[in-house]
Amino acid sequence: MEFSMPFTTESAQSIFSDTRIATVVPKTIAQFNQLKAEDQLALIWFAFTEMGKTITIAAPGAANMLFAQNVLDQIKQMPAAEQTQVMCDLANHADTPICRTYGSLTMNIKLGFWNQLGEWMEQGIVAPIPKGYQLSSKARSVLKAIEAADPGQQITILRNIVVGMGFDSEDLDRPQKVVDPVVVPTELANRTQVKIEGLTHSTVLSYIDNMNANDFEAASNLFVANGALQPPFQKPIIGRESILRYMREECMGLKLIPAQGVVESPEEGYTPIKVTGKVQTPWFGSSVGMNIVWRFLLDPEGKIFFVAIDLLASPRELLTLVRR
Ligand code: ECH
Repeated sequence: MEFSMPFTTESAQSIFSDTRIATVVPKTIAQFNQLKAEDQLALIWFAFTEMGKTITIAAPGAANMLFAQNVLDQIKQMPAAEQTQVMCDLANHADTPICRTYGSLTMNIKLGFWNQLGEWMEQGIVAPIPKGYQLSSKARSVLKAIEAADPGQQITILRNIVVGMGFDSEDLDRPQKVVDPVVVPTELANRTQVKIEGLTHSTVLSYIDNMNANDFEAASNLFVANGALQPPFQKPIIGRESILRYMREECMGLKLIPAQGVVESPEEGYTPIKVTGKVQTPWFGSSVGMNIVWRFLLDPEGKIFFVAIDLLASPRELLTLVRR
């Protein structure tokens, strides 16, 4: 008999393809990207201060911010007009030394960088958005779209905008991405064991428990060597090594709260499993629960061949587990 793989990473992406995801996120970001830099910065400022009323943001530890400290100090010393120029450059993806450094930072440090600038803008240390700044009508409609989205979608839009800023050089000699320090996983004795309604599959349960314990070695070892993890609105990350690197960089302190699951009958030994629930980011803690779905495809040995994480269009989608 000839050996054949029933699935590729690409074909695995379409399991449970009737799941409705939050298309408001890429749509709003595409509209945002059409705006001029001044409008972009003012819009985020308005959106952020608006959200600030209901959300308490926890900045990452000072140690992690060291990578951005030089640039932050540099900006602090500049005259106001230059500060504004730097912020516009970042929004415009200009090719400047500061935009290149910013481009090399990890997601959480980019967020911490802007969080710091935001505080300094409030304190008058960094040039604020001019008093009475009038958004263009296009910018006003983007702001309305953000305000209409649910909190999990709002913070996803803001994060993805921040992550996309700066200049990501494609040079071969570009400095390696700065890596966050490796975190110590939660001690075994202090770990929790998740329960998911309708699901007893040990791989999925271990995945959740290891992620919640920041045990990324163990979590990534649940994947087959060429397995893939696809974060919301991104291409799949392929290979156990790359998945481990990604987890160390982006998954520290996440709280995964799955609620319900469904297992479909295997296709040539490959089992599709859909789990819905919530995830919390350390940035906002329990004040923002993002409604998400995990679409797993396990191989015949029960290893993870593929998992996609998607942001759901609405809380209603949490309940639509079976194929329609
Ligand atoms: C100011 C004005 C000038 C311009 C700018 C400003 C500052 C903006 C700031 C924004 C800060 C935004 C933040 C957003 C944080 C968002 C976090 C999110 C996290 C989502 C995580 C998920 C995880 C899912 C996963 C699961 C897995 O099983 C596998 C891994 C993974 C105002 C100065 C710019 C400061 C802090 C959206 C969904 C469950 C895929 C990771």
